Parts: sequence; structure tokens; C-alpha cells
Amino acid sequence: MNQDCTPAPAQDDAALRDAILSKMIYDVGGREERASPRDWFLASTLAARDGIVDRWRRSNNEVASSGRKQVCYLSLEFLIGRLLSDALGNLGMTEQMRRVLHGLGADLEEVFAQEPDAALGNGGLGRLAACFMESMASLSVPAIGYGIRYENGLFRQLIRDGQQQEVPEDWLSLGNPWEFERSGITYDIGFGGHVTVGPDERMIWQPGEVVRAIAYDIPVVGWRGRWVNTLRLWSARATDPLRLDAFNSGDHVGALAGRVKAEAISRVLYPGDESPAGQELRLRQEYFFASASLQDLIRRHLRLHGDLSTLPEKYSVQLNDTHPAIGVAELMRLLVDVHGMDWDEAWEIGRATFSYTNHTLMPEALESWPVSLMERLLPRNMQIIYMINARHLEAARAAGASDSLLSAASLIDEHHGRRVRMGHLAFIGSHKVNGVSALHTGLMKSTVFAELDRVCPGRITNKTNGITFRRWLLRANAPLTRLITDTIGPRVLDDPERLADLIPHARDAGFQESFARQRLEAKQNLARIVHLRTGVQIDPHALFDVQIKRIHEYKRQLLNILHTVALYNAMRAQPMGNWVPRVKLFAGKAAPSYHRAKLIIRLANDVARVVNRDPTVRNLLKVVFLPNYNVTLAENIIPAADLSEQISTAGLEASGTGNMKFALNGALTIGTMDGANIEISERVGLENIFIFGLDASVAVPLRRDGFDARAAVAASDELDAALDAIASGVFSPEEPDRYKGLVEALLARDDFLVTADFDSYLRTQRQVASRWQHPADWWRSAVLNTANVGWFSSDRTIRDYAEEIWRVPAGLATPPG
Ligand code: 26V
Repeated sequence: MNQDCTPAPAQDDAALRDAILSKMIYDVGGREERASPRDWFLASTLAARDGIVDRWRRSNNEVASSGRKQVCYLSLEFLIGRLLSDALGNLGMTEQMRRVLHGLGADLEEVFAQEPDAALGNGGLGRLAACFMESMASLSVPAIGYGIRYENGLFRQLIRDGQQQEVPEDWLSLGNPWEFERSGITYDIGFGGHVTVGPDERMIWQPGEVVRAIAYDIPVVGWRGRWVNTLRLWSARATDPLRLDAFNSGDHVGALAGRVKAEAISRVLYPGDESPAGQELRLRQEYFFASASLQDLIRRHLRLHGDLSTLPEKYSVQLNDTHPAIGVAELMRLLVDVHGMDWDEAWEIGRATFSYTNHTLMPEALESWPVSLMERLLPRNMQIIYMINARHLEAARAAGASDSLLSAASLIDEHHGRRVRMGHLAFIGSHKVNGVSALHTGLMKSTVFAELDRVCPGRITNKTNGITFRRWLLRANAPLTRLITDTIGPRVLDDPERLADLIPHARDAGFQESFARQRLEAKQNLARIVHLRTGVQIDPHALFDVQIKRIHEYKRQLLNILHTVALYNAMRAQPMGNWVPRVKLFAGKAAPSYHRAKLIIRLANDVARVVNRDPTVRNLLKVVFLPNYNVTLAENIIPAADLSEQISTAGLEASGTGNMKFALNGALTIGTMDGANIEISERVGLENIFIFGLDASVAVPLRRDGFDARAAVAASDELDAALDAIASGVFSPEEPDRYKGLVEALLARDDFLVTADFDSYLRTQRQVASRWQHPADWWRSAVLNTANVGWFSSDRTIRDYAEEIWRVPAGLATPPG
């Protein structure tokens, strides 16, 4: 066993060295004696890639020859981050690569750092898709992830004068050694135009505009390199020729306009999350990638199996939220209009093939498109949606549904100016619909999908999210991984439930000490990063209290800031008190148009500036806002966190997956009874997690009926003082009214129950501090967190999907012997 705890790599060191040098000379065109770290990154990636391609071909051959069923994971987002360390780790090649590069005068960590962080996603939904891709490969579940090859992923966040600024992230500017352009795999995607009836009664759509989708493939390597799947991303190319006449007569813009419009489809990721997009370009993106992916799978199915009636036996298509839901109508169009299938048969095939995951109940994020836009952009798809709806409502009426039930179950929302409800379309077009935590699934049944659940009972099922432990423990935290495998053996790498073997060590003082020591290393590393990026010095011995995620009111960063201010006030009042030194660390991006979220970022930065300059609290409190949160930064922060903030208003965080990453790495959670926090608390035990606040059974009706924030503030001196300090300009002396509106809005309408939960949060934060003052108790709880969260491996989640939704075998990750 080498340090990756995996079998020896296939190649010896000399062969790998030769391969890297050959790539350096013939592919990179560099000279080894003058090569830059980026040249080494390219050469070593290309060398590793050859071995991956061999395994990729074997996997693809196996699927083709066995005729095994494949999963198509349709997602508008894949937040994959860097790929090299993941690929090397799964191939068991990390230490070998380190050695060989060292021999060539290059440093592996520096080489890793050259890779851009691929941010083709906004947050949880996109990262989940990336974890699932890795787990499917690790479990040898044949899968293709379908998405869009955005030229610009999520924006890079700058903090200027404490405020978020967005600049484009150009992840492809220096080329991407992981992707293969498939110039032979292209599909034409139509928009607009009109529909006519053909001589054989078939409908014929004559689009007004045609955009070509070109495939780019990225290999996804599974654990121990045994299986390699494909991430296929579509890029848009214009089909209409350059209008040379216009160009030559000087109208350069006019000559290019059509091409620019077509290619805009894959230009940039929508930077929203749970905030309405509404734009036509977003619908064009959705249809573009759904249609290209479905045409691709039909072509492949016909090639391998010849007959479309067996489609659901060979493919399962998972709709990652409603973003690809238009695919339900598009598959009908392809089967009925293009391939001449009978409507009823096509509908049954579609339903047996599709399944749909819902990721949020936030009303703003429930997609719906104006009927008028659909009619203009996708006229044939709109007709099909009407047909689907007519049959769906007819069946419901026949089963005795009332008018009000029918109106709520209809695909068309007639109350907000006629819109197509995409969640409803995905729901009725799928054989299974799942939520992402037990609470969330329960709320789906009782709220947004209550009527559809009555019309289609038994369709909704729960699949609690998970995370890939390879990235979030083995790679992100190699020292902790080593401690774990030294203590309970390497089998845990293949069977995460074996983490439970750590339980007997939780009370062991020696083990606790080793656990704390490796964490100190991670904290020193983070302290270096914080200093480098913000200039703030933090003490690695302080309690690192961390909240990193998208900035959104429901996630309640404001509650955390209010606690920060209350703590600051208390420390200033009693500087000699028995305080636990704390670092409050925030990171996250706000949607560019979400003004209140951006103001909350500014507040965090303003509070940081004042607190960090105040000599009274110098050794007690530091506040840090780390700019440009992304996957790579998360990998550096999570192993260093002591306290994980998971403090959403109960009922609003569908699951959360950051919560799992922190607990796995031994942080204690302070959280509400929301999303997967509930299931985490059931597994780690209520003594090892800090739960506070109203639960969903209280919070949901309270939000609906309204809540008096002023009364809550009147009842809490600490809250009153914190709000007063913020509103009166203590943190913005150059503009004292900067946060007056924010505080007034909170008092007038506390939609997210910040004031309602404040006192409970403050009390619980005091319990956190007192546990920290008893290190043996703290570290015991920390170890028990790591030990008890094996269930949150995305391998478990994928096995559940495979068994209950996709009906495909999921191979064992356990190696023989
Ligand atoms: C909505 C929109 C609308 C505007 C355009 C861009 C855009 C992008 C994404 C979304 C929906 C975001 C939904 C989401 O990320 N949900 C998160 O999913 C995680 C994985 O299931 C889950 O852990 C989080 O709790 C949930 O917030």
C-alpha cells in the first residue's frame, strides 16, 4: 500500500516520467528545463489522462457489449471544481506523481494550484451533481452527465470597499486538458417558427432558427480507477453562415448578430439560486441542452438496440430539478413527430424513463414560463404540453377530482397570467419524484405537490443527499484520513460505514490528541490563506466558527452577524471575562441582482473591519469574510472548521450538503432542525450537535401567519443592542444610515424569523463556548461526528437511486480480498 492507501499504480516511476516528458515536448511544446508550473500541470494531466482513456474505453465497451442500462443525469449545473487531484487520488497515483514531478524539479501542490476551479454551477444543486457523478463512477453505474459547457462559469467575486463585485471567470482561457471535442456528435436545435400538419397527419415544426449543439466529453474516474463515466457538455454553434454581404458593406454588427445570439446559449451560467430568472435566454439554455441530450440518447439507443419501445429498459433519465423539465415534452415530440410513435405508447415510455428531483420549495425558485413565451419560442412543445395537460386533467376528473384540485394540479397556472408550471410537468412526466431529505420530502407532499400527490399517489419518495468522501475527506483532509486508516484500518476507504469503528476511540485521550493535532495543522493552513487574501491575522488556537454557502436571507447569515455583534458588545463590556477566543469566518456569493444579500455581505465586511481594528478584543474576536468562495476554497476551509453554522429558517433548506462535509471532518454543528441537519442529529446524537430555534412545525405556520419582530426585539436586550449598533452606524461611521433600511425592514417584516430565533441561538452559542472550554468533551463530540456520518456518503444515496428509481445494479466499491 502506498500513501493513497490503494494498490500500486499500473505504471512504474520511470514510465510515468517518460510519459510526462513526452507530453511536455510533443503536446505542450515546452522545454523541461524552463517549464512553468502550468506547463507541468498540462504535461502531467495529459500523462495521467492516457491511463484514464484506456479505462474509459473499457467501460464504454463493457456497456455497449453487455447492453447494460445507463443513467442520464440531466443537470444545468455541475460544480466540479478541480479535477487533477481527484483523478490521481482515485487512480492511486498521487504519491507517485508527487515523487516523479519532484524528480523533474516540479512541486505537485503547485501543479495542482494551476488548474482553474471549474464553477459550472451556483451551489448545492451543482455540487451534488458533481458528487453524484463521482459516486456513480465509483459504483460502476454506467452514467452520462449531460449539461452545458459554459464559457464563463459562476462569476469571480471581488470584495472592494467591503462590497461584492462580479467579474467573469474565464476557466477555459488557457485550454482544458480534460475535455475532448466530439466534432462528430452534433445535433440541431430549433427555436421559433411555426407548426403545420403533414399529409400523414403528423405535425411538422419548421423552426425559425436552428442552433447546433456540439458535444465535449470529460472523463469521470471512479474510486480505484475501475470505472470511468462521461460528463458530456454541449456547446452552441450558429448554423447560419456569416452574412458576408452585410459584412462587406460595413454592417459588421448586423452580419454577426444571429451568430452571437445563437452562441450566447453556452456563453454564461445563470448566476441565480432560488431567485427568479425569467429571461428568455435561460429557457433557450434549458431547451437546448435537454433536446441535445435526448436526441443523443435516442441516436445511441437506436444504434445499439434498434427499437425505441425498449428505451426505459436501457436508459433512466434523472431530471436535476426542473431545469431540464422541458425534456418531458421534447421526448414526446421526438418519439411522436420524428419517430412516428403512437402518443399513448410514447407517454408510457417517457414516464418509465424520467424521474425528477426537487431541490427547493422556495416559491421564487419554482420555475414557470409564460405561455406566450413558450408559444413563441417552442410552438410545438407548447402544443404538446396542452395535450399532456388535457389528458392529465381528464384522468384526474374521472377519478373524482374537484375543480379546485384540478386547478392546483393543472400544468397551467391561470392565476399569474397563464404560465407553465415546470415542476408539475416534471412530476407528471416521471415515474418517481424525490426530495433530498426526509423533512423536505415530507414538506413536498404537504405543500407544493400536495394535489399531485393525491392525483398520483406513491410517486414521491425520499433520497437524502450525500457527499463523495473521496473528495471531501480523503483529498481535502489527507492527514485526518491517515489518522483514521492508521486507527481502524484501510477498509474504511471502501466502506464508509466503518467509520463507526472510531466510536470506541472517541474517549481515548491519546486519540483525541492526535485528532486535535491534525486539525491544528489544517487551521494553520487556513490562517495562512486568510492572511494572504485579507491581511487579517487569526490565531489557529481560537475556535473557528464558520459559515460558508450562498448568501441568502433564508440561510440567515444575518443571524450569525447579529450574534457576532452581540458577542463583540459583550466582550467590550467585560474584556477580562472568561471568553473563548473566536474567529467568525464567512464566505459565499450573492446573486448579482439580489440587493439585500449583497448588503449582508457588505455588513459582514463592515463588522469585520471595526472588530478587527478594535484593540479591546484583539485576542478574543476576529471576523473574516473570505472572497470568492468556490469548491477549492471549501476544501481548504472545511478541515479547519471547529463549528459549522447550519442555521437556516426551519423548513427552507431542502437538505444542505455542507453540513455533511463539516461533520465528516470533525466539526460540531450549530443548527436548526432543518433539512439534513435533522438526520445528522439522529445519527451523531443530540449530545454531539447544538440544535436551536423553532422547528418546521412551528416556523412554517408562523411565517404564513406573520410574526411580530418588534416584540421579540423588545424581549431581548442583546438583540436590541446589536440591531441598534448596526442601524446607528457603529460599523459604517462614514455612512451612518447604511444599514438603517436593513434593520427597519427586519423589524417591519421578519420573513425568515431571525429575531424569533435569536435568543435561542445566543444561548446555544454560549453552550458551544463552554463545551470548547472542556477539550475532552469537545474532542469526544468531534470524533463522534466523524464516526457517525458514514451514512451521508453519496455512494449510499446513489445505491438508493439505483435500486429504487433507476433499477440498475450498483457494483460494490469493495475490492476483492
Ligand atoms: C434556481 C435558479 C433560478 C434562477 C436562475 C439560476 C438558478 C439556479 C438554481 C436554482 C435552484 C437552486 C436550488 C438549489 O441549489 N437547491 C439546493 O440543493 C441542494 C442539493 O439538493 C440542497 O442541499 C440545498 O439545501 C438546496 O438549497
